Amino acid sequence: MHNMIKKVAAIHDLSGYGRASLTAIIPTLSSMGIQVCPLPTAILSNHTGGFETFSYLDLTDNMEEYIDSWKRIGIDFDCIYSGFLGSGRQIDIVSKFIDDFRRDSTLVVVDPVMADGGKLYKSFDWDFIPLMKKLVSKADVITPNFTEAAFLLGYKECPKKISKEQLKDWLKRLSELGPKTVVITSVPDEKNPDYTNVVAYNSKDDNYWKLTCRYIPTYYPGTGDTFTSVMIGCLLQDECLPVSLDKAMQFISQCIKSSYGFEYPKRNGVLLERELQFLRTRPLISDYENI
Ligand code: PXL
Repeated sequence: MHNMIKKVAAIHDLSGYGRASLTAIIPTLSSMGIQVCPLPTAILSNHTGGFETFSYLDLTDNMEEYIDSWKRIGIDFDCIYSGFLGSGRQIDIVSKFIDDFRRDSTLVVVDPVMADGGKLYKSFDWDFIPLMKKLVSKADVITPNFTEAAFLLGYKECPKKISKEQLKDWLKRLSELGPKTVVITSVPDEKNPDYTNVVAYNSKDDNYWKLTCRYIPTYYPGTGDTFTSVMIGCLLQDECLPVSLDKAMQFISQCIKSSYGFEYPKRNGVLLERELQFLRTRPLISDYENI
């Protein structure tokens, strides 16, 4: 009975405004019928992507006591999902959390949030990358964007273009860091700049996947969090990897298309609340290919 609803331990910050991190993850996974148990790393008044000011309460000192209470209660998680982490100490705490709470069937997903558009985010420096690599080595699935994938592989710059062969090599090398499944988002299309790709590799069956959609030249913070949440929701409902990625990609495209026509600051995020209803259904599968 207690297993009827799957549970995700979501290790992210809580940003009170702007639909990123927990305020995107909780509604997304809840709409898919999954219980989110947040382990907040920090509380911000709003996310940092495009607002001039924000308040920041670091919760690192509180996390161990919080986790100890969860241990005493004896909570069993179906998935552990970490994202934006602020320090090496938080990486160590999350790493220990994975060791303590992982069971054979637990899905461990690490989204190595650090960079985008060829650049590290403001609050990160290069010393953070080896620390994130250590956490990545514990994951079953990682979901870097194209820039994060390049930085995890040791490149200091992110190429503008990449061939299919190079991309397959990147996926394989990232999986050799530890995760069985590697998903890279926002990959520029080799042939057509009007398209963007999500690519993935599953080392268990040695399959490479590619999904393509139209590139919309805009940026809304938080869409990576929503993408990974939809993927997790699908995997926990026993969808296969490419169909999970297809649903996540379709959902994000839908959110961007329904927001893009309105004139409002992009920093407020996509109009998620209008679209959550579509997560309750299984959409027609659009397309994916084995590469
Ligand atoms: O969604 C990524 C994210 C998470 N947390 C904070 C952020 C951002 C992106 O801007 O600022 C605090």
